[in-house]
Amino acid sequence: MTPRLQRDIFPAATAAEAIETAEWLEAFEDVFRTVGSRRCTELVQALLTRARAHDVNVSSTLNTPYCNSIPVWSQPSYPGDLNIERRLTAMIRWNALAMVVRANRFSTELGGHLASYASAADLFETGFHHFFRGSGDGRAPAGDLVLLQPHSAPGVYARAYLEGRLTEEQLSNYRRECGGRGLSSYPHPRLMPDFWQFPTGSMGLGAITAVYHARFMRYLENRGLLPSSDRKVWAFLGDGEMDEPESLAGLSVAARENLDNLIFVINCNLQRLDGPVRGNGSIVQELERLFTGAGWRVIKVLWGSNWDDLFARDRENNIVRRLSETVDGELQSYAAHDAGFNRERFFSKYPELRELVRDLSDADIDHLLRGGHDPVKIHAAFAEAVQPRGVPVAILAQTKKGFGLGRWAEGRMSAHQQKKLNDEALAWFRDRFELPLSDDDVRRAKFFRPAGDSPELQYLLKGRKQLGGFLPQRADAAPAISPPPALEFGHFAFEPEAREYSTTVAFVRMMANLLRNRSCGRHIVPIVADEARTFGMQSLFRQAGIYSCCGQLYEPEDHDDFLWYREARDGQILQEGINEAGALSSWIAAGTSYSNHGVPMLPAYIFYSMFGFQRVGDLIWAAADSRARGFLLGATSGRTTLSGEGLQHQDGSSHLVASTVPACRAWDPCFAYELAIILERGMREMLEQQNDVFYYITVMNENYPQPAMPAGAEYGITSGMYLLRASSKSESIAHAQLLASGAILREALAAAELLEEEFDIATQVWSVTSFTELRRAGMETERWNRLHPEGERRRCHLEECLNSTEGPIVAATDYVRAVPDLIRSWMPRRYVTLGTDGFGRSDTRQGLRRFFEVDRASIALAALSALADEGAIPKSSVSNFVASHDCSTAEAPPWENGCPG
Ligand SMILES: Cc1ncc(C[n+]2csc(CCOP(=O)(O)OP(=O)(O)O)c2C)c(N)n1
Repeated sequence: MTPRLQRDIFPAATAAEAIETAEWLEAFEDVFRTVGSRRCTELVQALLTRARAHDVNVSSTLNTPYCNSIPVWSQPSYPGDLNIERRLTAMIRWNALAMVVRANRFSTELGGHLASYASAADLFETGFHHFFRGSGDGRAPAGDLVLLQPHSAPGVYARAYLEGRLTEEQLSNYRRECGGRGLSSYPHPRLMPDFWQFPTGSMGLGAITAVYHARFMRYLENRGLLPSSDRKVWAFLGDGEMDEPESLAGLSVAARENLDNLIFVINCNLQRLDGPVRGNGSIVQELERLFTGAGWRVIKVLWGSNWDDLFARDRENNIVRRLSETVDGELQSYAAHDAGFNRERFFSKYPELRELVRDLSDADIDHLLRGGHDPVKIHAAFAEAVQPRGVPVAILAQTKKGFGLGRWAEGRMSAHQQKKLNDEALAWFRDRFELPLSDDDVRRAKFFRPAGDSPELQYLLKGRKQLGGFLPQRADAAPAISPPPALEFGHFAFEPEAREYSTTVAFVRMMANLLRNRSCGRHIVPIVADEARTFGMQSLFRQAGIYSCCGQLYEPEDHDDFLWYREARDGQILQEGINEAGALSSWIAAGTSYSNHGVPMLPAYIFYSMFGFQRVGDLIWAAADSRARGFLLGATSGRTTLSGEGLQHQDGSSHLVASTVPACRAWDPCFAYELAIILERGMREMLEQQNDVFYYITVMNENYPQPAMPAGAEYGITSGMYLLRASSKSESIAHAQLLASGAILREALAAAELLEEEFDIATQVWSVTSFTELRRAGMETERWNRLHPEGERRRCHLEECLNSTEGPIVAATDYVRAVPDLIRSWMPRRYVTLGTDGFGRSDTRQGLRRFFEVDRASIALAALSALADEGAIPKSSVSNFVASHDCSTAEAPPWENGCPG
């Protein structure tokens, strides 16, 4: 029998055209029967080529009709007990709903969502009963990675409650986490580290990170770090969510890398928060075109089993014809209204269609299911999707938003915001899903859990056991790795060389050494977004190889060179192209490998620092939520250090943003030895102690002499500051303390010389490796002192360093003033900060440092001015300095808004 979907789908305008279409199709059928599909492909290709030559619009070839992709005749039989599963889903639906309703009875501040899970329940449950594989007996995680739609979290909690993994108390504390026994609003591994694996609450990030998790799984396999397997990455996404750029950003990567371990399930309830996703169009058809065009296999699950008979009887394809002219705004209304409305508005458009449903009662029409609510159809799609066919799969499942919530939310425009239901609505829901609840239970929104030995719970638990255990469940049992000491991988940084070099070069040399290290080398994942040559990393191409799922199919142009461009299946470097979001997603996949795969990996992603926190800040936040570990290297950093590149390239704020991410340890070293010590500490913290933190380190492209480390500086380097230059003066007219980090530290050293030589001011210079670490320690100490008023007063590291010094304190960095201002609270005396506020611009380093007033003269001037205010030096000395050093006296600061005057 000819599958329905391959028959004519475009209704002919005239009888003659209908005959013509029939003849063409008949001829095609004939070829198919006698010669086979190969010849059919050739013919269709030839037709397409000819059509394009004549500029005939053939774009619709990326679309199939608005029907299920899997014909009835090829559906597998359902492996489960549909009745028990229906009852279980009803209980889970109820508990999810009760959780939100109760939270909002407690306080309307708590919020929550009913309609999203109501639409997703059958999709999730079919997966939990039959597909999602757990990690087995707790050995290395070996299950599927399942990313779940965030606003459906109550349903996931409700299932875990039936499984006995969450208590009634926890459900009662949904969205009340401060007491310690609550449940987080959305999936947050940071807040529920034993439960959630993947943060998906920021729409779009689930999609892109899922792609790179699937890709990283292949990377680990190809590098021999993980056995080959058929594990899958499932990402459940909203159709509204697909409008996020990040949702679509990974599609071509997934197809290019043949990720047939990746399945997107898109819950097409046709609505988002405010209204329909594509009221005037069709989101399903649009997504089908997008995914098909990107090289994915698309499986549409649009109609439930009780439509099968209608489609089978509809020999003239009137349903398809009617659907092809129906926009989503109308489909939403059909979801929200009863059979009478549907009969009149949808089925009565054509007499043939009206005839088709003549024998259906109103109840029959009311019960016509959308595909995403029919476990049989969902199962068929999932079963097809898990077959490895060399390409990723997108399942477009049509559902109703607020399914089962009746006139209170089903298909209603305001469904997303519905959080409260009155007693009548709750009772209606109870009856709709035939729940064994008394009126009193309903009024109290009582959670329901059947007896432990009930067939339902037995079935549920047995199902999960067979599939390898519960999900979601986050593991944290990877082996620890001891990193080498800084003196080993960064030995050169401690032995001053004659030549000048930058901290970026230092990093690359250390990375090359680390990659060779026997204990941790294999676990390092260098990541670049098409800037390796910018950072002088091309030497690593040959040494470590660039990962490519298909090896290297060409002889590289530079194959004769010593450092040729080497791609390999077991390559170690992830070269992401100009794709910071992709690179960060890879970094997350690698940085959470310890948890997702039991294989600790240490990603080091190096990028233009301006294109990090600023460009992909939300992914960095998600990484922190994910408990990712690794290094982020903000290279060519600083507003005056990158010099020529200008406004969109020069970063003056990444350290400020970094200070707002609790799991981020941010560092701005100036010298190679500082970098080595920080890298060692980072590796120790992340690989050996296995703390869920990550390090952000800025490195510069400015070459300068790299001195030897002052004795005993390690502690200060890792605590945030240390004394770099003590004054040689035994007698002086005054004292000053200069604090600086990164590129500006050398300006502070020069300023100290100037102050001592020209003004006889004893000046000490402190290298601040991390303003944020100093602030963190300051805040902790301050809190402790507040809570222990009678105990011995503690001092933070900053106070330890500065309290016994003399003179005003001046701090300067290559970042906005707010960065050194982070530590103002703990300053013992007058504190003056300098920074690079304003827009970047192109010039020489010297020109820029003068312009932003962070050069040696500006730092010295700040110290002199503070000393004059204190009466330590005459004010005329300051005036003379301004004149003799040609300092700007413009009315408005030159960096404000526009151009210098
Ligand atoms: C980046 C981001 N923007 C906005 C939101 C707020 N938000 C949460 S859910 C939602 C609508 C989701 O619609 P859809 O993806 O279609 O999922 P549905 O709930 O309809 O299944 C919005 C706008 C968010 N969580 N993340």
